[in-house]
Amino acid sequence: MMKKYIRYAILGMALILAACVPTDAWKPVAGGDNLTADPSWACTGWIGAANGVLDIGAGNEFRAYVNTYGPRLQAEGDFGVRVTLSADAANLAAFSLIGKPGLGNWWNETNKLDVGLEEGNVVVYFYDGKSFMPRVKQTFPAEGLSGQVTLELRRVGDKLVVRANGKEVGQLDDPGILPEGWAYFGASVRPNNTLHIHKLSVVAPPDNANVAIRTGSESAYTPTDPPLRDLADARGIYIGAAVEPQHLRCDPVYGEVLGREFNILVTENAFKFYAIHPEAERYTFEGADTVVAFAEAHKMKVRGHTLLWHQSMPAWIENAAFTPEQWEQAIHEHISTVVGRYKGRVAYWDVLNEAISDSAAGGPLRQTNWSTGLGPDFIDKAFTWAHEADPEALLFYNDYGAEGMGAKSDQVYALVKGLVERGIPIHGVGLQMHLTLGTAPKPEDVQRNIRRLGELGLQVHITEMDIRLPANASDDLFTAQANMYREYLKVCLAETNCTALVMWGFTDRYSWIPDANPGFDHALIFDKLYRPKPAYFALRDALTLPKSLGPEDFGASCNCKP
Ligand code: 9MR
Repeated sequence: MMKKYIRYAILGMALILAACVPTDAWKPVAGGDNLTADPSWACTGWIGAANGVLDIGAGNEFRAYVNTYGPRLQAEGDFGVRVTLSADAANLAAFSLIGKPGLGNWWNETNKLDVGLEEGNVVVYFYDGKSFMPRVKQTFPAEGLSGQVTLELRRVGDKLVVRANGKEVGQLDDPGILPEGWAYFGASVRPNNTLHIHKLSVVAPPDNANVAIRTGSESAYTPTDPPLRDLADARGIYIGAAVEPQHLRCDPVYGEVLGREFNILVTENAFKFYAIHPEAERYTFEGADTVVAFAEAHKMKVRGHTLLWHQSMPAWIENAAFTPEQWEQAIHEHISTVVGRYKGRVAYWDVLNEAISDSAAGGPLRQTNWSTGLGPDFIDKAFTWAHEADPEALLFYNDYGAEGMGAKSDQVYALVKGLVERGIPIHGVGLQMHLTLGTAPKPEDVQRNIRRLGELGLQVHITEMDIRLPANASDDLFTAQANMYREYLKVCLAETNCTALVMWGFTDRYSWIPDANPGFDHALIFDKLYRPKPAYFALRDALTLPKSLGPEDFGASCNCKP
């Protein structure tokens, strides 16, 4: 009898214990329980976010989305990502962890893990950045999964454990999914499918405190006083940066630094033909409107870049087989519509970008179907149409590799001199200044070039300045870069017709350089966390130094040397 009571008592205690010990002790980490609620998912406009559910549609192309503005996973040791998802179709719909964002083509240098549903299975793909083919592909049959499924990826030691609706479905070796200890979240969705993410959490076992959420717009920005724009105002010069509307919408620190530091901005891409006029009958002004409204709210001037360029054209222009009359009609309408819409709001236009050919054999001007279509006087026409649409706007010709003295800058000089002599409304020349430390023009040559353009009655803007460094640059290269920024600004300050220095961005976080020039980086004056670099302080120096005086300031009789 007694034995029986003891047995019941033991059984009872065991049941009580079982009820108290959690079946799954992995819990969401601080701030990691509901990551779908982060506003970054919706801010680019590509992802629907209603009632806490993210809708990531692929349209008719494979979509590999990386939320670079959003929260990031940071982890040492064991961690898990728990995602409740559903999909509209049976082809791949996966959440992604991107341990290293890609450059150029989506797979280049991308370290990406996809975990999702495909044809009734749970699938895992791992890409290592060397090929568009996955390095690892695992398929785990998962019977009876339908509707909303909670998939969980756990890293346990050197294994990845995949669970579906709370049950393990398989394991694989960790191929190195967090090469730098952190990852962005994203999604991979095959064409004509939509992935719905109902919940996204980061979890950790109770004994691992090294799992955390880092915020997307992470920054180490602390304002410096006075900002560059105040110093520039005092010197009567504009200092500015190229801007992307999407960063304005998605990264609050970006707008804060931009508005505080600069008194002019240029649109990096939003005014380009493909961006603003993608189809013959359709204009898309949203991006340009965002940038112009930002400038107005912050009392900044705007450079509109660019009305005509042989790159970044929409297919309907690139492939058009128009008669000369149709070309004239199309280009005239484009220029009138774009300049007219921003009349009085865009102070400066790059009417024509990079029209001088780099090939000696090709003659001084590039041949494009639209330059041929419009005829030899297409440049005169473009400037005249822009002037008609906004007679107050100042109109520029903009080019690269023509900053100092040399064959190309002679060609630019000849081109704009011709325009001036024919009475075509041109007011300035843009010197782009995409430089490397080794191939920069001599500051005194840039000064001579600016001066000769001034003698034609033209303003000069430095329009796209950046000085790229090797990605692994040492401190001395940052100093050399700073010295170059200082010298060119001094040159611009020394010539009265040089009225603006504009950089191609301001933070290395979003520069075009690493994408287009693999192995290079660090080209701008703020680093990726918005910390001012030596180049920033060099610009301050140039703006605060007294104007440097040359012999011509003292007349021939001056014996200036001590
Ligand atoms: O920085 C721009 C990059 O984001 C675009 O993909 C590219 C093509 O439109 O253009 C880049 O900007 C160029 C500018 O418009 C003209 N001068 C050279 C710039 C760098 O390529």
